[in-house]
Amino acid sequence: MTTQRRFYLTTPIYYVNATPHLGHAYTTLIADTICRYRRLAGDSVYLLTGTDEHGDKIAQAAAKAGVPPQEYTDRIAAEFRKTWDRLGVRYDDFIRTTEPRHKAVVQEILQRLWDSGEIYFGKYGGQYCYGCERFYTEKEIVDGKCPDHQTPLVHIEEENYFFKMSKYQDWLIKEIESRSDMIRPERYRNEILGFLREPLTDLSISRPRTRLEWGIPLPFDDRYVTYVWFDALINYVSALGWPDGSLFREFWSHAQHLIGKDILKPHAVYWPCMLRAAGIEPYRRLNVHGYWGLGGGKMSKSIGNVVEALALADKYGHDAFRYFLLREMVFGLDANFSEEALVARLNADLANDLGNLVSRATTMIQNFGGGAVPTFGAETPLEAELRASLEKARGEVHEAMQEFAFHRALTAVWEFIGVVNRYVDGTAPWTLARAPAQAERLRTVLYALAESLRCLSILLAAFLPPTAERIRALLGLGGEPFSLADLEWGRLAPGTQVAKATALFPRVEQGGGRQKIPGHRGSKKGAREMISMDDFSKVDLRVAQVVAAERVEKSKRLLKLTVQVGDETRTLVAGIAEHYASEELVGRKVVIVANLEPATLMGIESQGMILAASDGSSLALLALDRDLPPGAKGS
Ligand code: ME8
Repeated sequence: MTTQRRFYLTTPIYYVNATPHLGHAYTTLIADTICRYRRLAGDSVYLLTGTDEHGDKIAQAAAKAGVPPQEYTDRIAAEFRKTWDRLGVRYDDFIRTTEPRHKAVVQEILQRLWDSGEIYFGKYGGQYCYGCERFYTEKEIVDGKCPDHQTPLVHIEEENYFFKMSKYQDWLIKEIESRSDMIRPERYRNEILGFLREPLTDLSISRPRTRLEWGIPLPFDDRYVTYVWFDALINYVSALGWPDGSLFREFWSHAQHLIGKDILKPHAVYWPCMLRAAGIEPYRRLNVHGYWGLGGGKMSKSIGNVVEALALADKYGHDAFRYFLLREMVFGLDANFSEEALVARLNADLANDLGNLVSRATTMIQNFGGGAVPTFGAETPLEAELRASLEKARGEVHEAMQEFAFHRALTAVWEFIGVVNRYVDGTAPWTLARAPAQAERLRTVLYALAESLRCLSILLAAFLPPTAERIRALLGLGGEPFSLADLEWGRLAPGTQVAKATALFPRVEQGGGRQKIPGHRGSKKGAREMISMDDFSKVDLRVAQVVAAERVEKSKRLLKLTVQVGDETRTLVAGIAEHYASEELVGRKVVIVANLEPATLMGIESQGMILAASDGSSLALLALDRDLPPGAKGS
């Protein structure tokens, strides 16, 4: 008997009247993240996505494009698949509602409901919105218009088939009340319970073919096609091969749906009633997220910039894009998308905290440990703190992921990254490397750093898959299978060869350009981002004495400086040649950033940055107003 837990997750099936945009990408990327996490935890996972291809909206879009609906839907469905492949989404099935396997199940369910008296034929008149393809009740109408489209509603009267949804109202209320996690976060559960305080009406489930051809014909009356929502919701079981497919038997009782708040009602009201009427057990959970806005405005497919937002994934890298979406939105609440905010997170969290740590740690293992994971000696409280922090992050990530709280999971991982960064500063391996008596201590520290990176690669794997794989490759673990169970300290074998990292996430200047060279940062316009004391304390400022200076060949701006920092000698490349002659610098004491990731300029590695101030035209080096020895620490 296997004890493996099962997890069946669905995304909405997206309308093919437009190409994929940021909102679609968000839902699909978080679905991918949670599924990757559950797979790492050892669960048996099935992720379904797909496209919703019938109805008026699609028929109209096809007509506008001047192609038959099937050809049109083939084209856009392929576009969706391509986008998910490009973004690295690992789905198990992609269902299209125009596929025979889906149509057959819709018709089978309709026939069963008709046979058992769950559907009746009736007349209905009311205010109809063609955009939404639904009738609106008096209460919902705003100024005589559709609340969603703000277009005038049309009074239509027609004979249609109705599903007896109202009879399930009491059952549904009890179901939601007795299962506190059936709809979450809580606010959406409350919203639906509030809605159910009013009497539920029956649901019109057909559209006359005289008005709409593009749909699944009712099996008991081919003058009608199926209402698009009744057709679409069924994808969640048709994809599993209801009624007797093995996937259905294996996964349905573990079903969780993931949707945006815009489609709460069909999922929280229509769908459970439909399932109940068809004799299928209700889904386990409905997970509802908020809406992305762009610069405060509501996003809609008609606005071109939602598509541009997706283009930023290519501009800044798929992992940076994914990180931003996961980190920025509190699951369940709305959030705002902007390129500036994405770049700020990329620079602060990815380039600075994570990227720097990986490059510092691997560089030190190269420089001070000969490029291999060393054996380690006795531990001190500093290593114990690292382990405790890892345990804490692991526990918090696990808890957060039960609630789809991606932002909390990532905050926990970044707390661990902060602890490891402080460990580097606290243990100062560069100092240990100069004291032969500290050789064993140095080995222990370097081991702890390599092991921290290995654990980070596991913690990050569901969130930033390619980045996690790159870190693993640096540690010689590329391609090796792993799971959350490997998050146990001490599993990295001494002797493993470690490669030196190139920047995982190059910094980006706001506005899109790459980082400027050290010593020559132009003055930036506008307000700067605030940083915390914690951020500032990561900057290692030191007094350094210039012992030699020369112009860099073929460069007008660059000087190569040799400086003494404590008993260490370093090379710096600074863009100050237009302001200082090399001779006047020798002997001077300056202030440098000593822990800046090395950068190569005109073929010379610069191992720090000299501090200067500039008003845009003249430039002055920062100096001490009282004498201190080289190596003194700035604060
Ligand atoms: O509603 N912010 O399809 P759809 C966050 N076919 N998520 C967003 C978003 C935004 N601004 N805009 C869209 C349909 N989404 C139906 C679904 S399911 C049986 C049928 C995401 O193409 C979010 O997941 O309009 C939302 O629920 C979904 O796209 C709507 O996609």
